[in-house]
This record gives sequence, C-alpha cells and structure tokens, in this order.
Amino acid sequence: MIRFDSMAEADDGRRRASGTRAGAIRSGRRRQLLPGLASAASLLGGLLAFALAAGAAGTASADGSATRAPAPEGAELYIISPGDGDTVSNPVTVRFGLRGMGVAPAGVERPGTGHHHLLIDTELPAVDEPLPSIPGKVLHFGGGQTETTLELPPGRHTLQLVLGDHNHVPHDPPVVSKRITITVEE
Ligand SMILES: [Cu+2]
Repeated sequence: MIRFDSMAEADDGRRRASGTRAGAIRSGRRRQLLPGLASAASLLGGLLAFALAAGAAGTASADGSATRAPAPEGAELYIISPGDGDTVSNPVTVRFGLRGMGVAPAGVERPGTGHHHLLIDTELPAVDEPLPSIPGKVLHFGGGQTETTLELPPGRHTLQLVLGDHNHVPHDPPVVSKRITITVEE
C-alpha cells in the first residue's frame, strides 16, 4: 500500500506539473507496463486530486457553495451498458456515455468538459459542492476514464452517472444520467 500511495502522489504531482496531455500519455504508457499498479495508482491519484480540490478554499464562493461550471445546453450523460433491468454477472463492466460535452481529467479547467462519477446504490449528492468520494458508493474517474469494472454483491443494485467539473463539482445545470437498476446473479 505504501508503494501505491507514493506512486499516486508522484502521478498526481506530475500531472499537475506537466499538464494533462503529457500526463495522460505517460499514464497510458505506464498502464501498459503495469496494468494493475497503474490503474490503482490512477484511482488513488484521482482521490488525491479530489482531496486537494476539496481542501482548496479558493473554489468556494462567498456564500460557501462552490462555483459551478456551466453545462452546454443539450448535454447528455448515459450508461451505455449494462442496460436498465439487465441481469449480469461479475465482473460488471460499466460503460459511460456522454453527448454534447467532452471528458477531461480532474484538475483540468476547460469549458464544456468534466469527468465521470459513478453512484452505486446511492442518491444523487448535493450538486453545489464537490462530490464526495465514498469507496463502493461514489467513485471518481479523475483520470478521464470512460468505463470501469466492478465486483458487486449478488442482488439488485442501482447505477447512476454524474459529471463533475475540474473541482469535482457538478455542472450548472447538473449533467446526470438516468439511474438504472441491474441484478447481479450469484
Ligand atoms: Cu471527481
């Protein structure tokens, strides 16, 4: 775990220092070399970026709520697969769909972009502050990922996507997918 932590910090530092494009390329290359470690480090990097963003006082406006990035009209977020009502088995691959906006890693401020958050068996959190990070419940994809693979307990589960801006704050208006229900079989 210590090794993961130090890799994540290094990854986060590089990403902030060198800009996203170079960071993304480097991160892509490392992913090929060390698939398991790289994805864990990338996830932790996203969580660290979230912690940094949540701790940055500069992101809050005078009334205490975070500044929200505008969402382009007609932006649409949806779960490509699985489908609503599907019965699936583990591992469950969830593919994220986005129309009318682009995906950018956390920390990158670019109009009309954001990164994905997956809500598992969870109501939509407050949309005027950074989305929380709750293992197994509220997942951040701060590396700009557009799919993930989950291991879920057997039974019914809900999945919903919400886009967050560079500070993990939902856009205005919030870009949220339909909440789907799936059944995971034993
Ligand atoms: Cu986030």
